[in-house]
Amino acid sequence: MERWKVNSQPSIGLASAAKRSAAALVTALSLFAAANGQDTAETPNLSVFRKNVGIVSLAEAKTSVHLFERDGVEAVAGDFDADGRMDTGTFDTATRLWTVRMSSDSSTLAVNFPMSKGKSPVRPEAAPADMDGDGQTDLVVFCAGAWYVISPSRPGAVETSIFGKAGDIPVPADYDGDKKADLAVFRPSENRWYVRNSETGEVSMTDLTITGTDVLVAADFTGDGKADITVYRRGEWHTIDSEKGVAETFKFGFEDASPAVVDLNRDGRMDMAVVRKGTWYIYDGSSLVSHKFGDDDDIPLSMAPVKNSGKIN
Ligand SMILES: [Ca+2]
Ligand SMILES: [Ca+2]
Ligand SMILES: [Ca+2]
Ligand SMILES: [Ca+2]
Repeated sequence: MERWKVNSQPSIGLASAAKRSAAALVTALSLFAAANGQDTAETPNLSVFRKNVGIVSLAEAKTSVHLFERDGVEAVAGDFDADGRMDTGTFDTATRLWTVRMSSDSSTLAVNFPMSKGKSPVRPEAAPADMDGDGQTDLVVFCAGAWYVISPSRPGAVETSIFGKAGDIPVPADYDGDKKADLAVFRPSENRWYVRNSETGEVSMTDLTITGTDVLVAADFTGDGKADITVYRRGEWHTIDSEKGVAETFKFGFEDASPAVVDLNRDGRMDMAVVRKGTWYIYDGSSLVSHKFGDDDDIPLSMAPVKNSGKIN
């Protein structure tokens, strides 16, 4: 087993405004670790999507290839069985079939979405999130403003909502902190995020992003239970602090790295990661660790939305 090591690269720098929240993060994480006796150096749970191969995962210190690539298939990730570990799978955009391997017992969940096939000119997109707040990531499909949701515990029932429009990029996450993911989209034509608060139904708009340049990231990094609207821009994380509502900049990464969101110690709080040439650099709020996993061209899979901000349709 490869050992974790603290690596001096990439450098982490905080803008002055971000220092306070970073200090709060460190304190909170240290307290949590002390209370639970958790060691952040445990074997990570990482997965990548590899062209011409499929999903390659590292779990329990073992690497496995468990789903193979096919045409028109998207890789998906989340915690569909609510055991705190990432589950990976695929969404077939042609047949609307989800296939997810559960980390708890290695069983496979297969669910066919009752959507009309091949009639819409817009390609459906997988956008997994925990919409009902039961702890299990739900199977969610976004297609031209329509949202289709199936809970893994009730695979026969589909719920439909309308929010957004064709060309929008789905970024569902729990922005208001009621444990239920909120319907949310990024609209490339306006450089704008639209979030519908699941508690009140109010819609909020946020401008932070440069379409085509930034990578959209939606996850709770501060630990208040609310997802922070974030973009990754060439080695910098620009985030809207969910409590203060102000933009902060956090230098962590490289010009040519891909961002990812993982939960290193399975505490339910997401950790920032950047991946470059098969090396993962993960910042859990108190320390930076690096781990060698994957090849140069692999696409890292994330526990929360991480999306290209360019138009997909
Ligand atoms: Ca799981
Ligand atoms: Ca759920
Ligand atoms: Ca919510
Ligand atoms: Ca937050």
